Amino acid sequence: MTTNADLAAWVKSVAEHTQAARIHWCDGSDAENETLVARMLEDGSLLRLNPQTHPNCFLHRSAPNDVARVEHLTFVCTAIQEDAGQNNNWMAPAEAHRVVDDLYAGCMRGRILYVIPYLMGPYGSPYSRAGVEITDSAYVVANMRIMARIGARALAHIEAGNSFVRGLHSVGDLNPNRRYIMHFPEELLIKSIGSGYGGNALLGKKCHALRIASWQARTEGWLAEHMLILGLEDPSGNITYVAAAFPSACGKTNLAMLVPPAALPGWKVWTVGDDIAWLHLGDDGQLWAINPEAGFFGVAPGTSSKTNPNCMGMLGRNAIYTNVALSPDQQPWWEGIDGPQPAGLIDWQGRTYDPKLGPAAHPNSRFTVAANQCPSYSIQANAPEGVPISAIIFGGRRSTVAPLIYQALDWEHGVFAGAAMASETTAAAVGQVGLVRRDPMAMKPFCGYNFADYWSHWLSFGQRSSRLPKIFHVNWFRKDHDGRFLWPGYGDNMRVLKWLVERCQGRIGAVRTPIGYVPRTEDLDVAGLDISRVSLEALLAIDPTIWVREVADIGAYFASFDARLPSALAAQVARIKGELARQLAA
Ligand code: SAT
Ligand code: MN
Repeated sequence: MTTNADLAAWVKSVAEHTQAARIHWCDGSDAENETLVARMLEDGSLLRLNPQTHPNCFLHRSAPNDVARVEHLTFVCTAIQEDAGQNNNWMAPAEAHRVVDDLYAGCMRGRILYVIPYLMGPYGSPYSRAGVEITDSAYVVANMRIMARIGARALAHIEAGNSFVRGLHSVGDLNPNRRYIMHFPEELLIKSIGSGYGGNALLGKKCHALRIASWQARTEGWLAEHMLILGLEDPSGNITYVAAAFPSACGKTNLAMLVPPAALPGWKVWTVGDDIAWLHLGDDGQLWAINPEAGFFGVAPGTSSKTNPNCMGMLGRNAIYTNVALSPDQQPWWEGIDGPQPAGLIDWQGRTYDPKLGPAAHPNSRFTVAANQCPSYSIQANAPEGVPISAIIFGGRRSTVAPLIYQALDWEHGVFAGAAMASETTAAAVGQVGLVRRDPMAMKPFCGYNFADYWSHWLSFGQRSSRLPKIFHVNWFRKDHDGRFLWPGYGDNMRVLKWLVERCQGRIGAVRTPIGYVPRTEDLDVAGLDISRVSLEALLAIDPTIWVREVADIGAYFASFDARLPSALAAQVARIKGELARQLAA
């Protein structure tokens, strides 16, 4: 129950409309969690994993048609369509309400309605924001309990008079034809129905902390971004904080928890967050970042002690696994995990594993685990003021075109580099995998308003401070002519980050090219790494002929935003075109 009359009235009206059997206000306690887990073990929505090897760990199998975010069913419902922009699906608010409210009618008959008050961001931070999710899924409650700060303190924050985002979720009948993820930024409201999976259902994450928050951030002068946050400690003990934007399933979690190679002694990575950053300009002119989340909802396949040892170190206890495979001795299993594939696997759909039926674990299978279990968790992760960001990294998955790393010439050019990002699609969203699409700032699925206005907002920071982070662009995924990755990635990405830190400190060289500052081969520390000079040169190469085409493509994409496109971005296109033309003519 609550003393907040608006909240009480909303819960009551939802309970009536959905005809929920009863209402449960979540306090986030261990006892409550145990009751929920017991209920889910009984109804089969959770399976207990091997308590010897994986104490307090559980497996959930979602409906096979409900395994990823559904971008084509995700809508931003603003009064004026242009405010949502061509980057979002749009529906008029009245119509959107009508469509989903019809589906909510009676949808919780015989079921429990859970009310989850939650806080995004550290307790006591002026930057933290509250929300309340109503859901009929105990699995959602158990995940939200790990991913956000739920319960009494969040409710107290709301009852103290702070605004909150309302999120209504029901699994409905899990029919994709009756599945919608609707956002009403002007009402600080989310309505989701028909999916129980990840970002479709854990409404604090993408729906609140990115789509609604990006809208609020624009009106209030801050940024809500799809970025990991990490601290890079150098051998002298200095920590440089970095925020990095990559599309879903492009290695944000691995980068956030990176273990540097032995050849770079004294370097250490501290994890603040792996998916979302809220960035505010401090009185000192620096950009300060908090991680609104309290846990990780990471992609399981490919995670191993080689690719992410810190992650493996936290997955053995108190974790919920979704759509991974199961070994005969009840341990979670996925493609790319350590060790040989055990015989007698059960696949993510509960069938005896048969390679003809596809992979054992779903490619978008996930683990949910509390951030404070991470061995590299930063002691600053809960600092109310956040951490000061010295560098922003944009990155995509590109087999060609983009070099391993470059540094933008200035803030304006950096915003261009982010806006021009492109990446090959992954299994994190429903649809074809491996297509190159423009994914500005890795926010294509998450920006809650018109991208042109979003870029203007980013550019406006250039007028507000002269102490903004330096901006970089990386690409770990470049391939040679035979389709092999040129760069080893994972821990060796520290070598690239070392160059970045030294650029921030003004201690290392680069060459200026039309697309930015690129390290010379001798600027990258490749000590102890088996890589040929030819590969290094290929990784750092900027082919002017290819870039002429790339910039033309970027220009055409920008042009589709018409008059709303900030002129500074068009000016960057023109500058780069001109410089490339002069280079080709020389
Ligand atoms: O399922 S989520 O949207 O939360 C994960 C992701 O796509 O990054
Ligand atoms: Mn993400």
